[in-house]
Amino acid sequence: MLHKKYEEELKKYNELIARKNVKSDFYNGIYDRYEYPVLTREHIPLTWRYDLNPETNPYFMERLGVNAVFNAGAIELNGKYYLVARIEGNDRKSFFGVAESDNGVDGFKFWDYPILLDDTCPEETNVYDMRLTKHEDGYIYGVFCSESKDKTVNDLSAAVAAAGIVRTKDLKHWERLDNLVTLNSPQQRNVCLHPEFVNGKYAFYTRPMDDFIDTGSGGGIGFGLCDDITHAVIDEERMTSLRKYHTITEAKNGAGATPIKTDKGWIHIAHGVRNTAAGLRYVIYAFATSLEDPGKVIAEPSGFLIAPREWERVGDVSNVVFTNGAIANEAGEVYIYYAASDTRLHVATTTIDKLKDFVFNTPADPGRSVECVAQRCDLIKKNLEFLANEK
Ligand code: M1P
Repeated sequence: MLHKKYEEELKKYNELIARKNVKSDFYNGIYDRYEYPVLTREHIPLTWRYDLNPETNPYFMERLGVNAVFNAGAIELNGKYYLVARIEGNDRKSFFGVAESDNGVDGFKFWDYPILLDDTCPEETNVYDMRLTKHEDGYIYGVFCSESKDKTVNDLSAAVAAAGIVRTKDLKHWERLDNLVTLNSPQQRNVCLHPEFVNGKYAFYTRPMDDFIDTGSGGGIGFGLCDDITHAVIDEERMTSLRKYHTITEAKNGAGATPIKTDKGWIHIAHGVRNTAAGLRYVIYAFATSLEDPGKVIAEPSGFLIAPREWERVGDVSNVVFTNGAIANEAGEVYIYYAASDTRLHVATTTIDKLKDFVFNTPADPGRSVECVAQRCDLIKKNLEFLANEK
């Protein structure tokens, strides 16, 4: 017999999945925000959390709770929208689950089981933040952070981050490949595979780091090529989008969604981090790289694209927005999946045309207050002249 509480909780779950999302009244002309997150811990099926048998669970207790659902890779297949979300159990271990929706803004429902990766790395403790790339070689690749304990130092919290790689054709059967090796960078996180071959090779956006938290000498988002994706080794990384003093990327940055191809260049939606008295603040920014050389930045608008607002600012790691997935569909609509404060996942919608306009026509950061004011005065002057002529 089913527990009465199960039926009550199932009703709540079904209502949550059926809830329609609506655009919020937020406006900046670049993208729309939505009232409700697309994934939260409440979206996790009851079968993943409870033992439904009243004989072994008479109080209908959560046995394997889920703490948060956030940073998701995203892909469109046959007209459906799929997210491979980071799911963090109450035990702090993250894992991946596929959630599916018909329209990309609501109705996301997890498949019956999370993804059980091949256990090929005995030292690996934690996995998270998968970027999905539909590669021209015919596979869908997932590149994620593979975290292990750093046994070389006498520090319980010390860890090492590397890039794990899996591939699939259907999001159901996943083949684990060797972790990425970068010969000149001791650690890697936020690695993303470019969708096309570059000079006949696989191309990765990397994020070299000296340490698990601090990027140290790592100057920003890197770019490197490798011959064999099944044993990926990058000999040399060069820099694309740089960390810069007194900007949104001063402390760190990292590749986000797989770049979107447009007629003017590859559009990247990444994250930037600055330090504050209240801790690190993560925002999302955009830049473009050249079609001929996807490692070369050709436009980088000033400031952020998305920053945490209102209740997005609060969560397990507050004042964070982070993205590792976006979908550009055939109609030119773009769905940017961004997590708020390492707790829940939201969507912002825009179009390729609007993103191109934002990236190529928003002025770059001139770097100093006096020059930023001059830039703003120039805009105001043009506007006042325009308004005067309109009268
Ligand atoms: O806690 C914020 C984010 O921190 C990390 O990003 P980065 O490597 O740039 O510091 C990631 O672990 C990410 O998962 C997390 O959202």
